[in-house]
Amino acid sequence: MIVVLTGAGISKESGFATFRDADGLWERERVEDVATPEGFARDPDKVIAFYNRLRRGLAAAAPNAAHTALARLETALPGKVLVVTQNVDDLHERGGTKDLIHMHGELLKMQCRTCREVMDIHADMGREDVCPACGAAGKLRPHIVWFGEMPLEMETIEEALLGCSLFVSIGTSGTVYPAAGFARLAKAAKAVTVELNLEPTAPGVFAFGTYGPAGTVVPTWVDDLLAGRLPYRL
Ligand code: BV8
Repeated sequence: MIVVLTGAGISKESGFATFRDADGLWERERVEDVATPEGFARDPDKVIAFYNRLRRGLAAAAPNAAHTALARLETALPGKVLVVTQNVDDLHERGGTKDLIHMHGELLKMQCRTCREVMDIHADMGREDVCPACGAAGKLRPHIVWFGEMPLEMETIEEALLGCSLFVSIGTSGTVYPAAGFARLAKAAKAVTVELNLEPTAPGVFAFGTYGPAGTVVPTWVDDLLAGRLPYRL
């Protein structure tokens, strides 16, 4: 089993800003204001507008060669590849990945705080919108895991990490927990750990690393892995 963890860096070449790079999202908005339940309670219109803007940006973005390379890996190894993404964009899906977990939620989904239903959303959300499932008004929120909230499908993820033979971290700064702890969990479970990123983030944690833009590094890595040209086997 191969577990692939991805972060904002894999979507950078698709035109999606990362969070902590110099031109990142957190340079423009305070995390406390737009990515916490407290921020949403304080100013729901500001948070809804932030995610409406990100969601609108999705249409202009396209999956890049890193997304499509991961889909090629999954096609070549049916049932053996799980992608766990911290990203809330839909570029992995549009790139062809099927076995995918969005641990921090999804821009194209919303949830109702009354009935807890999670529903698709493709247009802007409005503060007073009515829940299509239960009819409650003004109770919808983005289906995004904010700081202080529990990431999604953690049991499935942890089970996959404990049972994987290869763990690959792509385009993430390893800043946000619990995702930032996955490499250590996989390493403790005797998996080979690989980092494919712009720059090293956790010296001593990853057994192997290749550094450069994901759109170049990931397709080459997938080709090398499938051709048996890497110093580790599946
Ligand atoms: C929780 C949604 C507990 C918003 C996000 C210790 C243990 C556990 C928790 C904590 C802990 N210490 C602190 C915490 C709390 C907190 C945390 O980790 N804080 C950090 C800042 C210290 N964690 C939480 O709150 C999490 N919840 O722990 O709940 C709990 C327990 C019980 C019951 C209830 C609760 C929730 C975290 C989720 C927060 N939500 N996103 C949104 O997306 O709008 S996090 C946000 O950061 C995004 O999801 C993003 O994906 C994620 C990580 O960022 P990256 O993806 O890594 O992006 P970044 O910009 O940082 O880095 C980009 C990388 O790409 C860089 O390395 C760069 O070099 C590289 N790159 C750039 N260009 C390219 C490239 N690589 C390749 N190619 C390129 N072209």
